[in-house]
Amino acid sequence: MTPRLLFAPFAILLAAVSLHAAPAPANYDESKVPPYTLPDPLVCADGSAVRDAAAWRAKRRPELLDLFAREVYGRTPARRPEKMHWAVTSVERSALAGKAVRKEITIWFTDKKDGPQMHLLIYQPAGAAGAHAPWPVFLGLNYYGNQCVNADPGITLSRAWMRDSAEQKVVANRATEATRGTHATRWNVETVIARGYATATIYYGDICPDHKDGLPLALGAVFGTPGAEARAPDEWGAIGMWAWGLSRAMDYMAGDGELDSRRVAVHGHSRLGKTALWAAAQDERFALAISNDSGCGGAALSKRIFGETVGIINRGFPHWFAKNFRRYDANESALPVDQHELIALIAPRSVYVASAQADTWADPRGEFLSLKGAEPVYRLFGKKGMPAADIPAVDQPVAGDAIAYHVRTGKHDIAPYDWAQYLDFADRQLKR
Ligand code: GTR
Repeated sequence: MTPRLLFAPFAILLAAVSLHAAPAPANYDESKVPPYTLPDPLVCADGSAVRDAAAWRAKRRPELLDLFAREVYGRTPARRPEKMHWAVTSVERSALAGKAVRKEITIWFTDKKDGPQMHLLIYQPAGAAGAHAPWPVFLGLNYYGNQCVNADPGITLSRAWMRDSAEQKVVANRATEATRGTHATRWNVETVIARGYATATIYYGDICPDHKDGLPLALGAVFGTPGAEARAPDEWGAIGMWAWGLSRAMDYMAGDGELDSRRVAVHGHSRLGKTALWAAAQDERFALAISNDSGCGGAALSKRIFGETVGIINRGFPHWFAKNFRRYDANESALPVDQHELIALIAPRSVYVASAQADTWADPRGEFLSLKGAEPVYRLFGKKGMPAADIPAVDQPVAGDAIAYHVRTGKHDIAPYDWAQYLDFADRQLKR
């Protein structure tokens, strides 16, 4: 046998291994998007058609929720930990130059005060003796600790682990004083308060540290979640845990007489936009969901091969989704659901999806098409959908009676332009 022949099988094996290891690079060419078929949200697994809102609620909605839990995000535990409890740890009635009330709440996941816990920061308008309370609320997770949302020196500095970032002044995986207000433009606290809303946030790492070994830590330690690889195929991942945290913040807010838990907009950017959608799909107490540049595994269709794909995201972030989701790496056509059905799970409640023109990785068109795909479900509830058949021009928001979309000029980020649209939409959807 010649050496060449001897090595041939190894070469094939190596090629196969590397094929498996490296997902195909992202496609950015519209003409190269392979044809795809979306599952019909109004056809049940047994082939029967959904003709009205009652059948949607009784049969198809639970079926889809179960599919997303099993195949995409992993299952959310049915019960919250028995010993979970909270306390208001600080209240400042004259924060932000007297314009706001600032509250901090610690939510402990167990009875151990030094055990897993998350910190909820709330600003609400100072208002004239609470004349307009209870306030509608914007609730979202933040990336670098509560102190990143505003330079207010009164915000308790996060002590949790966080991803290192020279730009964000995170040193040795910990927040420094210099992290105060680094994401202020992403939160626009003063503007949101001035418009008559409360704004509430939690550092997402309090719930699950965002790294591949983070799942058994923090909340995972309470539920006994194994590592990303050791999990059962349908066990939850980080996105499921972060969404769980949003629902627990809602639990607190429902008991705070100054906040109106029936008028809460849950919002998020990028991976936290994926999280906001999954939270709103599961928890019907959220009245409005806002997805800012959430992309793959968020608002963007998975079966439309453009930008980030299922294979790319599972490889980059093995802890975000259920292990089952990996079955669809380079195999999206086999997915029993697609993301338009995640949006549909929010119906008839309001949803706003926003993209950025330069953020092709998140596939703006795929995000728009996903909203369009949800419209038949909204129609069951008498909602009209969006007055646009195709993706609108940049900076031209389209808003229907429950669904809205825009693609903004610029990059992957949350810009004041995005907030201006969210506030206008919320004024129409949430204000009495
Ligand atoms: C990227 C990821 C996107 C998005 C983004 C983010 O690396 O591929 O899906 O989630 O991170 O969250 O900033």
